[in-house]
Amino acid sequence: MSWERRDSFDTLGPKIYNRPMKKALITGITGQDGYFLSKFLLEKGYEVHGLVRRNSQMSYGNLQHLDKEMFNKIRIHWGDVTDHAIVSSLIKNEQFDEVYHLAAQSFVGVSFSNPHSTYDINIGGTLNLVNAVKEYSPKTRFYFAATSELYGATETKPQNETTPFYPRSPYGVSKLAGFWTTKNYRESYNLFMSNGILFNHESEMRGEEFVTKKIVRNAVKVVRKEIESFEIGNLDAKRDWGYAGDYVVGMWQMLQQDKPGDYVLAMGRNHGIREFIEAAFKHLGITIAWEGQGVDEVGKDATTKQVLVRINPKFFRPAEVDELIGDASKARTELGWEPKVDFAGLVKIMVDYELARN
Ligand code: NAP
Ligand code: G4F
Repeated sequence: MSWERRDSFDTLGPKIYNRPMKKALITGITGQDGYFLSKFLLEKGYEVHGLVRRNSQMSYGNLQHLDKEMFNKIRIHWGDVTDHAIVSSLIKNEQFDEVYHLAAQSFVGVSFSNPHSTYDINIGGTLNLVNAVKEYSPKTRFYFAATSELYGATETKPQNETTPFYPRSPYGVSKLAGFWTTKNYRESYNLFMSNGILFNHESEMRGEEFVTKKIVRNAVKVVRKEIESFEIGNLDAKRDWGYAGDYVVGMWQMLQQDKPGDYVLAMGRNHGIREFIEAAFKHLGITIAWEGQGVDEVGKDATTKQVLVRINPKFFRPAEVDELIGDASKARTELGWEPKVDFAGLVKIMVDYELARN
């Protein structure tokens, strides 16, 4: 192991002297958060390893957007989190300082149509990881990607670490099992295992089926006259949206504490789907006017009266999470977590990226 002096990591963490270069594993490294977390850890001088499941294209997902030098530093291990043998040998052989377990079937909508694979990956995969840490590398610090979907239909507002859970989808239920598995291993075996209860966080790297990316991509296509309009599901839902680049900092901070714990990361403000649509189009110079009721509601260009947004019930979910709004006071106080990008900033980043893309 190499020893190097690093006088100051950055302004977020404590100054660390004469510490060895840390070694971290990120599962789900090809996803949105994997992109930001690997960049963040590499910039801190970590040795970053990623577990990547094979696909027919041998594609590295969002990692392809890292600059080449960074990308080449990442040590890729091919494997699926549901493969107990792969996970165990990786954890045993590498003795990571930190494991960030981000891999998941993360799309709520798909969890209704594919509940089995959602459970296999999100519950079975998590059990493989925590059990391997317990058996083969108990000094490893472990982060589990829990979610505000745990709160689901709760009536408490805003939601914090003491709010009762009420998941509303197979995804939410699977993550609840992951949350409790992580907490139970922590308490039973005295392991450093923390849950990050993260509210929605988005970015230019967001998967295309999630509502923010879908809106931004289609709004840009409308402006470019590639399409006339696009379809959306439930307009009434509200989410507490932040920027993924800010949220991965909180994940890392959770693993730098003296003790493990569970932390909410959220902006503390929520916005409706209509508001996101309005904001995206506003950034493109179009004002949206809403007309009609229920499934007949449409979003029109207020100037030209052209219909730009329609509702298609095929995007409705069997059970919906109507409103989420988080209270991240604990993370702000104990971790010193301070997100920098607000709602307007997030929309701007996403729209500008899409405009520059094609
Ligand atoms: P994402 O973009 O959907 O990424 C999911 C990652 O998991 C991808 O790298 C995916 O690989 C990988 N994966 C899926 N199944 C796997 C398997 N069986 N074996 C190995 N890898 C597998 O999700 P994200 O937005 O970055 O979120 C990261 C984590 O945080 C997820 O656990 C998510 O549930 C949770 N979370 C997200 C949010 C949010 O708002 N973004 C909020 C709360 C919690 P492929 O590239 O091969 O598909
Ligand atoms: O963007 P979404 O698909 O995200 P959702 O369901 O909130 O889940 C995301 O955030 C969770 C944290 O709370 C994560 F744990 C999870 O992994 C994921 O990252 O949908 C947001 C809202 C929903 O209420 C949905 O019904 O937007 C509504 N919506 C309306 N029309 C739509 C659409 N969602 C999608 N994906 N597509 C639509 O056309």
